[in-house]
Amino acid sequence: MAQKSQEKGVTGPTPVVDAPGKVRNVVLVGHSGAGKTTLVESLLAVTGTIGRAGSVTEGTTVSDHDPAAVRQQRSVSLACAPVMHDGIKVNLLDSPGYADFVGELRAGLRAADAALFVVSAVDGMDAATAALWEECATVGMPRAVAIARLDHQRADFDDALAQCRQEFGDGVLPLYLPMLSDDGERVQGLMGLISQRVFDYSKSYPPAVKDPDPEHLPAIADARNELIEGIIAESEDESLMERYLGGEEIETSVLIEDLEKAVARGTFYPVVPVCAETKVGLDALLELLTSAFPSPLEHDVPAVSGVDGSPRAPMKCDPNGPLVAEVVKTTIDSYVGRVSLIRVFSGTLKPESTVHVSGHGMESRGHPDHDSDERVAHLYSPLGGQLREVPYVVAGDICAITKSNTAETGDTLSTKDNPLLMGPWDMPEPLLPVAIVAKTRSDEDALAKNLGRLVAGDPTMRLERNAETRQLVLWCMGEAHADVVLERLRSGGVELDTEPVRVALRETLSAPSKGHGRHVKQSGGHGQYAVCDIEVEPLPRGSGFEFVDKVVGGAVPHNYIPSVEKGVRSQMERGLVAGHQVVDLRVTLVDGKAHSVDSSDAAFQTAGSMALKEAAEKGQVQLLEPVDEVTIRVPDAFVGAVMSDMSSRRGRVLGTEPDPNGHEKTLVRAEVPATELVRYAVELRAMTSGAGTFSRVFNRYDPMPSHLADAVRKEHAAASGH
Ligand SMILES: Nc1nc2c(ncn2[C@@H]2O[C@H](COP(=O)(O)OP(=O)(O)OP(=O)(O)O)[C@@H](O)[C@H]2O)c(=O)[nH]1
Ligand SMILES: [Mg+2]
Repeated sequence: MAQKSQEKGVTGPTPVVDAPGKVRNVVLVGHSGAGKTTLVESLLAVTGTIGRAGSVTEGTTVSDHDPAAVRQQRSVSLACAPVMHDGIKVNLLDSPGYADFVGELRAGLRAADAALFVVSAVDGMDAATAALWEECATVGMPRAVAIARLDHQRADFDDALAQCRQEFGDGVLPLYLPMLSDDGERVQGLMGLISQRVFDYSKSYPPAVKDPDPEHLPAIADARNELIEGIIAESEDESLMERYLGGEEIETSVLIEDLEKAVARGTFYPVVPVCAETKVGLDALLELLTSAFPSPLEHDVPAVSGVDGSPRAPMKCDPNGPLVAEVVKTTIDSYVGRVSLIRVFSGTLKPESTVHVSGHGMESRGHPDHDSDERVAHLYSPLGGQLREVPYVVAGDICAITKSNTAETGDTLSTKDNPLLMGPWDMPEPLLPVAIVAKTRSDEDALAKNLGRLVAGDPTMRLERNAETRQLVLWCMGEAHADVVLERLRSGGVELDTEPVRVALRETLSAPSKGHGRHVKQSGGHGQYAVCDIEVEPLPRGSGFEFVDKVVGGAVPHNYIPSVEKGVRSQMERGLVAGHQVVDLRVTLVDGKAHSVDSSDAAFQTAGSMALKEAAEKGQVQLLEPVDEVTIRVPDAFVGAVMSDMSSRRGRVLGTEPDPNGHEKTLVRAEVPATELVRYAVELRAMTSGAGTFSRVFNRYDPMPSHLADAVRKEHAAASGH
């Protein structure tokens, strides 16, 4: 819950910096449970930002302040937690590791200039983390690795390091090695490979610095040589390698300088062993983040254009340049209202100023294009859910604003006189549908309001009001995301249920048929009279509906022919056997009868609809189901499992090919009935340990197998009381 005051527990002053060079934006990534949030908490505590570290299990951390995060015992959204170290403000962006919240991770990557991969020394890493490394490599994002949770009894640093080197490559090398306590039971310090000193955290933080014991020397020497070779190989000074190979000792200051440059360039990836619980390595990590990770000055500003799409010259991270900032995240707080997390790329954001807010290109997600000028009253530095007021925010820094009327995630902020637009970043497509119903009429009204807020805040959720199935469907990233979404909708006391997701089927006739419609009521008063005869033929898939008039001699008066068509069409909308829309028919009106007084438009509509129903009863109604074309992307090892699962879903594999964008990945293309895909987002993930992704597009309607069609008909009959 956002609070504008300094909360209990916050001890440090609110960090404010006046130059981009004093900022580091670091996103912490890695699989769920790796220890990111706990690490951030400890970094906040050791830098004096908070009084004492909270805990994930007690729900008292800065990052996991959302009630859903507390309940799920993991991060569900991106949290920003700045710390000061050596006059540098490090904006730690704690991302959720769980796959459902990949949208939050994407936002974190957009806001950051470098990524810290947190890998658990207990569990190692997962395929998604390895894939993320690849992705960072493609865009040249500087990276480092923290091997965490060293105090766990099953922690194995060497194993975790070996796995990192296998997945991330040989450029991953440790700067420190863990040092065990005398009894060999736990990690109590680090051995510095460059400094050749040991750091003992067992009694103090910062650690006591000592010379290594003789027994540590061989381990240090081996790892040190490898590290130095790694650094020198990446050095821009080519004479260094010659000097090194010639047996010369390279000065520590040169090594450190080259190391820092290579890290900032994204060509060398140092590893630091850390433990949030015992504080081992936290100072070393802060040192790395502030001195080796690049400042925003070294990161290209994403391309901008005018709001009309007109090209603009590339921008620089200059506090005196034109304002360009981006909304990376939107939270709807029940007290404060809309809270927008902003990364400033150029210029300086000031309070009490007017900014231009523009958002384009997200229409398909339910975010129409918008442009408006808005007043920014106050600027805040966020610390998890707390907001601390700041006097200005320079290019490169991250801040929050509140109560914007229009700003949504992905929107660009610029000045009123020079409105600009940044291209949207890659948002994942939500593929798990969840159908919801409000319990009562008053819940419905409150739900409508909450839905608007939810859509504004979460671009990875898509809202669908399906007129055909009459369902309100929330498309989510997975079950944990659905849980968060439902929790947010229920907040404020809205009661709602979920129900099985219905897939819109179609009905058609599989053979020609005939129908007679007779709507005659002439007992007293104004009567009703309409009779019509129709012939019905199936048309090829996708043809829709044709109506042909072959009435001769005015058997149905000219002005009532459209009435018959209208009646037929409305019956087609209502369905014939299972309540689904009827398609691909030609209906020919061949004959009929009218009465000079009692015939009417309404009567002929009724007769038309009755005629179609009779034709359906006499003929064979067939149910059609949507078939989607699906592209599944999986590591090669899962191709067999995915293909055999396809046959159990009545899917047809069209082909496989190596994924041009990922090593050892395969694309499987298949056609699958949509009814078999409702929970595929969850099931594919389970089948592939989280490494599989897919996309789907509607392809066509195909006849549903008769045993399934019969079940649908029976269900419809039972539901409509026949
Ligand atoms: N003893 C000990 N436990 C830790 C340490 N780091 C994390 N844990 C525990 O490990 C669990 C997962 O840690 P988190 O910090 O929530 O992991 P995370 O990487 O933020 O996970 P997600 O938010 O799901 O991505 C929690 O129960 C932590 O208390 C550590 O250094 N020592
Ligand atoms: Mg976390």
